Amino acid sequence: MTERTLILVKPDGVARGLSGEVLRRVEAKGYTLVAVELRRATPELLADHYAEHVGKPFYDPLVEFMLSGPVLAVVAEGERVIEGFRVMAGTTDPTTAAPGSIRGDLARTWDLPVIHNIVHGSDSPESAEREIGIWFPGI
Ligand code: IDP
Ligand code: MG
Repeated sequence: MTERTLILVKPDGVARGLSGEVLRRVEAKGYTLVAVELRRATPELLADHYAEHVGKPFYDPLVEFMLSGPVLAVVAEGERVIEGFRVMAGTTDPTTAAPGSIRGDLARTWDLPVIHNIVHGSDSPESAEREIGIWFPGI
């Protein structure tokens, strides 16, 4: 089934010049780019986006990290793209993310208060719809 997902290149990825690398992988896989925009998050937007994590010990450092620079917000479309991009991203912790995945190939975690893992990807159809509505309300 064709579906859409929300991808973010987080501030670490943008700062390291990896926005193009993430888009390259998404396009090379065969997904279609529907929207791509360099944005600054706000605390309010992040409280919506990360609603499930509000109150967790890493929430405040996560928000601080996500506000530390621009993010590239992307909507991508394709067959099972939600699941497909999660696999391309790799598991949350880059140390154990599979080689070949974005996080496994490009991210690292040591000495950081929150996991700097380059990308976000929606984890379910419900999350994708909610997150696309937050970042691209017009779409
Ligand atoms: P996901 O991005 O792989 O879906 P989530 O559990 O939704 O992972 O967590 C959101 C983000 O919060 C992660 O991508 C990572 O940046 C950060 N994070 C998650 N768990 C931890 C933790 O235990 N310590 C520090 N940062 C974390
Ligand atoms: Mg998540």
